[in-house]
Amino acid sequence: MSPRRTGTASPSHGVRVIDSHTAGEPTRVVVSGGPELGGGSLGERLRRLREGADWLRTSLCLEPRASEAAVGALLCEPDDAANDAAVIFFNNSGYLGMCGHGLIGLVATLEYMGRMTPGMFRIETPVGVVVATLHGKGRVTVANVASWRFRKEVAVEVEGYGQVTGDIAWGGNWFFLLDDPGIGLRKTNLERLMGFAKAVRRGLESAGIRGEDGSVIDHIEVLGDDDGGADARNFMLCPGGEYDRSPCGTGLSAKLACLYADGLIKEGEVWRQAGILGGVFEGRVALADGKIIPEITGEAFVTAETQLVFSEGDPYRFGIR
Ligand code: PYC
Repeated sequence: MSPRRTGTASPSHGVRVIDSHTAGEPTRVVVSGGPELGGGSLGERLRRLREGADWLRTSLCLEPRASEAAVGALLCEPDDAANDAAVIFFNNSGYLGMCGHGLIGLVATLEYMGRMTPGMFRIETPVGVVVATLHGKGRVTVANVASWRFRKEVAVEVEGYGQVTGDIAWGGNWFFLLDDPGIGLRKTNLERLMGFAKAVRRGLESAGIRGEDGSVIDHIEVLGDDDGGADARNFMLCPGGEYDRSPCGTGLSAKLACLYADGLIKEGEVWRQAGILGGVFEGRVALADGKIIPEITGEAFVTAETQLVFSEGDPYRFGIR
């Protein structure tokens, strides 16, 4: 598989994207016409994208072209020739370190385009290299970046709920994982779940509780039992204030790191976690040099091929910002 270079195009040249969803959560992969970011580390190219071509993110992820759930993926050349591709993920509020559902969507998209056949692929992300195994028909396993629990049972004051406790873990993004306070992890309770998770995030922010590297904990994972037979179900609040329709691959990675730290799962054992819509990802822990490498399996379906048009005079051609 060889990633095609993104173009030198300015927005007026248009951009081609392929849309997919992974357990209901959308991914839009830029397949041509994206900005030329030059060479260098993916971190450096991410900086150039953020500072010089943020129009791509806003055009792809904001209304009127997108829903708040859309995650964009810019496929790039790898920095290291030992890798097959590189990708930068973004959403309605900014840029993501890694994105599990997005990686599955990216690989399913490349399969749809005939640019990947079943096999293993090393893909650079801004937070490290992940290994994707394409099984075929959009089914993909992602061996994620090393994940770990940073702090256990952290108490936080949550407006309307009092003190709650949860764990802080890294799964390619920072997560605060806590139990459902009794709301019920059902789609019909989305508004209350959203209100609770947002209050948790405000509580973390006002108490100055952050990830190990000082980053904001921008994903809140509320966990409970699944009535569909999975080992757990989650509601996930994402950074831009939307909820993840899928079980969230990086969130499942953070959960696996906590389970392993508590001795509740062994290397190779399967943990099935459902998202709020009921879609399930399968997770396993593998160990490499003593580090936890979560393996997440799910499937994605391609839904559209689109040519973006940036009409002269359209005040919202780069999204409603
Ligand atoms: O699947 O890792 C994920 C993810 C992060 C944000 C939305 N989905």
